[in-house]
Amino acid sequence: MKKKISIIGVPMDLGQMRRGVDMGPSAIRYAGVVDRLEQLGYEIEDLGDIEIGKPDRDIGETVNLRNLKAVVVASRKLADQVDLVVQKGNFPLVLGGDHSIAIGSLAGISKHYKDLGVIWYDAHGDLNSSETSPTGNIHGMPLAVSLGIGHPHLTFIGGYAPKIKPENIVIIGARSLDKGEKELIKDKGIKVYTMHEIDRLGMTKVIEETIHYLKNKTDGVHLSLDLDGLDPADAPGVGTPVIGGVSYRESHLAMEMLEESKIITSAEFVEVNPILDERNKTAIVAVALMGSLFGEKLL
Ligand code: EXY
Ligand code: MN
Ligand code: MN
Ligand code: MN
Repeated sequence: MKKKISIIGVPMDLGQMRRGVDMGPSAIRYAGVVDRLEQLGYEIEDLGDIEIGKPDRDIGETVNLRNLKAVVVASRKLADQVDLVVQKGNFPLVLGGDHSIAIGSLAGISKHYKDLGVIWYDAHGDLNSSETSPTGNIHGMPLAVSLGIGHPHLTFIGGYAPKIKPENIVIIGARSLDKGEKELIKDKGIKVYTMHEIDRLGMTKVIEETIHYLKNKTDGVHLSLDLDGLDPADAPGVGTPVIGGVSYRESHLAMEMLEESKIITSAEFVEVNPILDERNKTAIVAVALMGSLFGEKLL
């Protein structure tokens, strides 16, 4: 029997500065996510949206960590929800919202796995901390936070740190990495397929290698898919677009191969910003990729 899918919306826009990404979950629902997955034979429960507070009024001790308090509160709520979904035996499908929500997703999921793998599909590394971040935006930090690097209010959500191990991470699609992020990647030996490797090897080989790399050493794999991993031509509705990205077709193939491998145990689709989009294209692309990830076939 197919696992039941629990959808959680996270209308978070406090991890960065461009308004509109809080409407991402609505845009993805409007693009038909529930029908699309039901047609594949899944039972879906839509748990609605996590409540997001207001921007922090004082910065207090939180230098270079914009809206730390509000992000921490929302991340705790998301972690608790995701935790319950995994406890029930359902597949958590989280809809963003900016990428800071991965802090809560991973805090809720990773306590159920001894060796959680993470596929980070993104133009960025999201490996900054307040010391290295050029912006202070927490959406540029969630992968570092999950490795236990950063402010303890973030790294200890759920009461423990770290959530994941560097050798269980694969980043795919990177083409905009800050100096501190590059140093961290080298220092921790994190596996990264930048656009250079994707161009040279092709997506088929990249995903085959990713599956091979993660399959035997992990007991579950979380897919964190930032729509800005795709080229802005295919996914224009994102806050931090970077040219030269992965195409829709390559991404669709990646999702199909991950589905065939059966390694994915949870997923999130983030950074959909309908205000910056063209006729909801990015949300439609996100839903199409979810279709492929859950087994949609042409014939
Ligand atoms: N590296 C830049 C920063 O830390 O501000 C940009 C981060 C963008 C993060 C996006 C969501 O992936
Ligand atoms: Mn990201
Ligand atoms: Mn990104
Ligand atoms: Mn195909």
